[in-house]
Amino acid sequence: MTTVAATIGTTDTHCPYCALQCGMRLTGTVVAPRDFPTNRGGLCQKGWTAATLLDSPSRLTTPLVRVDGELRPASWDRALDLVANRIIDLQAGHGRDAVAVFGGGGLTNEKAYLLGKFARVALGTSQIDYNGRFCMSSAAAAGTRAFGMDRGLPFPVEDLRNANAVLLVGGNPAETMPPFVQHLRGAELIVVDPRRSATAELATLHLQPAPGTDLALALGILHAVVADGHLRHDYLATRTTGFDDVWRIAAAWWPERAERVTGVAAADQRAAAAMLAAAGDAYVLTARGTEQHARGADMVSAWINLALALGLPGTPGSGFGCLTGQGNGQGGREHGQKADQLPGYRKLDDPAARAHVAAVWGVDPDDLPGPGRSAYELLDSAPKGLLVFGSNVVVSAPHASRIAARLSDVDLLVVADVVMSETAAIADVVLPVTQWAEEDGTMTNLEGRVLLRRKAVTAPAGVRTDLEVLRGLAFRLGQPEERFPVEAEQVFDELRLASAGGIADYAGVSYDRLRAGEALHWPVPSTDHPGTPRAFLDGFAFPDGRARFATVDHSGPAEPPDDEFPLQATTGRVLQHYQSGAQTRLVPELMAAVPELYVEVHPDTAARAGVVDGDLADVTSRRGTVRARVRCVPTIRVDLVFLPFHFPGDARANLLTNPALDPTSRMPEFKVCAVRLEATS
Ligand SMILES: Nc1nc2c(c(=O)[nH]1)N[C@H]1C(S)=C(S)[C@@H](COP(=O)(O)OP(=O)(O)OC[C@H]3O[C@@H](n4cnc5c(=O)[nH]c(N)nc54)[C@H](O)[C@@H]3O)O[C@H]1N2
Ligand SMILES: Nc1nc2c(c(=O)[nH]1)N[C@H]1C(S)=C(S)[C@@H](COP(=O)(O)OP(=O)(O)OC[C@H]3O[C@@H](n4cnc5c(=O)[nH]c(N)nc54)[C@H](O)[C@@H]3O)O[C@H]1N2
Ligand code: SF4
Ligand SMILES: [Mo]
Repeated sequence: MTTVAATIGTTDTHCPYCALQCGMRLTGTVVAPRDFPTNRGGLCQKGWTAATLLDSPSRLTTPLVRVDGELRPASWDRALDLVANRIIDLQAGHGRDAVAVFGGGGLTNEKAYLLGKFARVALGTSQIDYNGRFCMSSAAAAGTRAFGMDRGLPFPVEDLRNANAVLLVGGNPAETMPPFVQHLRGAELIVVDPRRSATAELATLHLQPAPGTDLALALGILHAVVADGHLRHDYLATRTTGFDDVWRIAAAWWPERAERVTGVAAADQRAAAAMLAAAGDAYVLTARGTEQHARGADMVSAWINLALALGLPGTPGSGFGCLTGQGNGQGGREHGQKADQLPGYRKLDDPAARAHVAAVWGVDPDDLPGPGRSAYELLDSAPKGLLVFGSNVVVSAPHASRIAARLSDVDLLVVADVVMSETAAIADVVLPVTQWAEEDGTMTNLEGRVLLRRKAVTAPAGVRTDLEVLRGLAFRLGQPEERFPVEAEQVFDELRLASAGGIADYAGVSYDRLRAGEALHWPVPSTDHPGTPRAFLDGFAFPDGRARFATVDHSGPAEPPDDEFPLQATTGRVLQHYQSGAQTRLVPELMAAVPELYVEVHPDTAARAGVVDGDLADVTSRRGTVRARVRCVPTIRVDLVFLPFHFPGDARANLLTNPALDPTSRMPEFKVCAVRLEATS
């Protein structure tokens, strides 16, 4: 059935997809770009076509309940009664932790907050985590370790325009945030990527390390900074601690040694050090390429160490930052859908934090559960009941065949989604929800700025908001209805109280201030506070105000290549598709542009496998095989293949990936695993 999005008028809003949150103007389902600091009137192809899903025939418009193996339409009351009754039974039989919740970094702040509250209060479960664990957790862990606070970019995106040099590590914004690239145009760009990505094409200097060797490269460049006299002694003495321990390790990583491990010429390492040092105003930025590793937190720490040695973080005109990914990748990690976290970036194991949040929620702090499992571990534990809001884990989790098998052991799988994702398709109950333009809510973009997304069109009949779903379930689980408000502004006002005094303090952000167009970057501790566009200028978020160097050393990928699996595979993104592809595979223009899984291969590597450009080839790791269209790319390393992860079924790149987890962040090693390439038989 086709639904028609009824126009409310013309509304200024933001794109539903990535963390750049480009400004757009929506009139019905017609998108126009809008000038906003992050995009300055630009939009990528996903943004231009974002409204397609508002009236797509693929839209879910009625709850579905599995009967005799098939998903069948049901009334909301029947679906919610069934879910609540099954939860009550499962928890009575197996304890509160038998029911788990999985959230997403695309959810608004209000949804992420209420989802965390729902898990801790209505379900009383410790088992909640979210897809940001697969996305930002290594960057968050390293940022917290170094600066005492994790805000992706602790400065506005537009500051980059005045930089003289930018070192971009493991990010391909020319495809993942196209309008962002304009902010880099004034700088000499150094890109670290084992592929010659669209972004590397724009670079003055492209360093092409073997995947998973970034830490050795960072140590080699740090060594060059010191040996070639670029170390900022004054900054180290007044603004940091711990350099001596780091130097004990980096001293042994002279660039020639780093060259042997990474393949990056020692001269290029020295050139990178010299360019950054000579620039004066310079930035170091990381993204998933260097973060999604079994030692990803340490890799980010190594890049932070380099930035500190050059005196960049917390210095006007310079800085260090991590590019956030999902639309609300920043806010989504601050308000309590993470296993160890309470709103305001508070820690669940901190008694004062528990007391503060419990008071806002009107519950006893002793009744709040403790920290739970991380995303992969949670899915792999096959809880008795699992509620998924805003993630398509059957496609996006590592070792996807294993996760799909574990999910088939879940007695009650509930998925709230906009469309029939691959995860919804195996659920016992599917709940159709509203999306971005059909509801109010706030998002926090990559620079920590809180944005208001206003309702722009009327939702199709039959769908409910995530907030309404949570209230409906909470009420059936015995909670007072007023504890789970459905008006986004009311939820936000509660979030402000819960976050007050926390690291991510939203107390002074109000819908009125956002409606008036104020640019509010957190922390905003009071309504007369102007917000914090630039953090750390007066000191880092530790009692002594100093940043911490982290003593980290290189160890290499969890799964090195061998005779059986001689190549390495890395995975990532293509411009036209978003994440698991659940949304963008339904947009005809995007599907026409990139219709199927492909594998980027060096022509010599293809020749050795007996395939040529355009052939189908099998890529096999210890966990599975995918069949992909060969794209010969002469600029990729000969030891590497690249696959996008946006495709379903047998074309899931995650059939290959290794779920080795980072010891600190619990991030899986999405960016490197050992594979072989073969002609299809
Ligand atoms: N088109 C599009 N845009 C998106 C998204 C999307 O799905 N599609 N998703 C959004 C989200 S959630 C995120 S997290 C961001 C991600 O944004 P990015 O981090 O820019 O995207 P990726 O393609 O995952 O990885 C970036 C690069 O890392 C490189 N890489 C692989 N292995 C290594 C390594 O060992 N070291 C280094 N240094 N680099 C390596 C890859 O070759 C790739 O070019 O994009 C956001 N924007
Ligand atoms: N191999 C490999 N795997 C990866 C990565 C990689 O680089 N390589 N990257 C990882 C990263 S960085 C990320 S962020 C994850 C992302 O992977 P996923 O978590 O699967 O992300 P999406 O595909 O965006 O899934 C979001 C789902 O929520 C639905 N949705 C959208 N808006 C709403 C809403 O408001 N409410 C509800 N209830 N649902 C909504 C969408 O329709 C979609 O089905 O993938 C990770 N997996
Ligand atoms: S760059 Fe990101 S926010 Fe901007 S239009 Fe593209 S997907 Fe949307
Ligand atoms: Mo992400």
